[in-house]
Amino acid sequence: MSRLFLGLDSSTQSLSGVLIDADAGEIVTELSVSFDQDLPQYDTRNGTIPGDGVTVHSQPELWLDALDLLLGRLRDSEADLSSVCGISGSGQQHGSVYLNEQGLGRLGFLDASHSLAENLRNGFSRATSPIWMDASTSEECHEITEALGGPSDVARLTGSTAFERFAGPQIRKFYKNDPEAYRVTARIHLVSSFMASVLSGRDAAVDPGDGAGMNLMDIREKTWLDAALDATAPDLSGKLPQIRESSSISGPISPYFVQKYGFSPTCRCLVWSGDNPCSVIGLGLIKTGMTAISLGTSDTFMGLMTEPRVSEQGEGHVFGAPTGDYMTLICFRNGSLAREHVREACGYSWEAFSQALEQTLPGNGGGMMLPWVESEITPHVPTAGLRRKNLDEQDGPANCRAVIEGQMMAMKLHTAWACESPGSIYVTGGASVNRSILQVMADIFDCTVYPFRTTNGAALGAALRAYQGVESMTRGQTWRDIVQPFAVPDHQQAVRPIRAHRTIYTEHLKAFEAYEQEELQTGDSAA
Ligand code: XUL
Repeated sequence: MSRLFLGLDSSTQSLSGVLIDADAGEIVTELSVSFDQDLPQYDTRNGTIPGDGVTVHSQPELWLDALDLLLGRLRDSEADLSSVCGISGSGQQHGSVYLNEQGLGRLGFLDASHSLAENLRNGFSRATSPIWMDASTSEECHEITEALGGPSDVARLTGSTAFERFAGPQIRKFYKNDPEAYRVTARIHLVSSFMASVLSGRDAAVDPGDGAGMNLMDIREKTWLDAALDATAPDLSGKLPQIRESSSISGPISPYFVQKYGFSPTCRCLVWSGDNPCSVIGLGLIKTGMTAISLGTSDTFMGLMTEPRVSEQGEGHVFGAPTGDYMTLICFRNGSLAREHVREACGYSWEAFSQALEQTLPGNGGGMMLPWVESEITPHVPTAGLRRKNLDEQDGPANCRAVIEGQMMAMKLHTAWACESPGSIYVTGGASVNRSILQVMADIFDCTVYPFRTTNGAALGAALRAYQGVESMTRGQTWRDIVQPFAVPDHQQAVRPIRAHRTIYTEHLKAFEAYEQEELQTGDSAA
């Protein structure tokens, strides 16, 4: 009988599942549920509650309904869920879920004759969950930073300076705005540990990968940092889950899923992690020095490292990696949403967008764009607004090139502290299927870019983590043995840098850096 492992990815806009066959070394099925399209009753826009773009929340019940829907679809497909030996998952990072006593208590008694959302009705002390796109906690970041001795201390202690989207500042804001609701909160989970708790029907732990995205964890010890907890909100330690290594087993699957979807009662649930730590595994980044870029809702740059090292400018983060090492993560919020914004403004299909990239020249005749359609995380830009220089708004093809060049040049500039010049880049995420975009990436980074066959790197990484967690107990396989058959870059689809473009981009990058600096200093000159 095949040994199957399931990886789930609860991301901003969708829930995806990747089912792998460990013995055959292949992906059996990949399925996805889109929040906006498949669950229209929640009326989300790109998976979030419509709002002012600064406070950005989503509903935990939406994630629960998506889980029921996805597992129902898997059960109705050819997939044999009774052969699944282990499940793990990946959650959009930083989002937090607030359970009251009732919600926490219900986890152990999920009733299969109702939906998950019905089971947990009235179980939340905060009706909605702030997610990683939220930028509303600058004041709280400042307060936490002051209490911990300044930005470099916060970074040294927790792996990152205080960031608006991190769970700690979000918890502080909740405590300040609604102290009574904070008081009755029994447990504050991350999206990852919340979903893991539901699957295992018990309070699951946070792993050091996702825990590092809270400004609450001691990055070296991988334990809660008392000083950070005190700086955030009173009595916080009793409200947080445990921190456990990401290979830990949280428990057998809850009977709810056995009865409803046909899982075996012996199926084990592992601790979940964040989407970026999971992508590291899904992309086979198991050796230090390897780098990858994920082109998703946000674009992220990732690399593995042995010791936590932070940037002097306070850019980027250090998280725990599922291998037990560390990883760097540098997040650019204006990823696919900015690409789509420009494409739609031009009235182009994706095909026309690619053609526009093909028919325009590298360096774009000096035309540049800072694609800050939303406030930006890297570099820190609180005031949203797309900026253009030497660029006619009406020139569709030049705008398409400008958005992609702007994204890639920003990535090159702001990741140099972590990796000056990568030898190669593994690339994943929705936009990684677009070779015209990858050519710009290869030219600007001046290295070969390897796309992956699956664009579900995070869900695959979660499935591989499940496999590793369950198998390492009995078989002593290394990470290399585990990732090798699955996490293979597509060498045939490799995109190599074009020599002749090197000098053009060396110059263009300097001009771009100066332009970015100018705009960062003048602040709100949004076009
Ligand atoms: C990482 C970050 C995003 C989310 C999106 O710090 O904020 O990549 O994890 O899923």
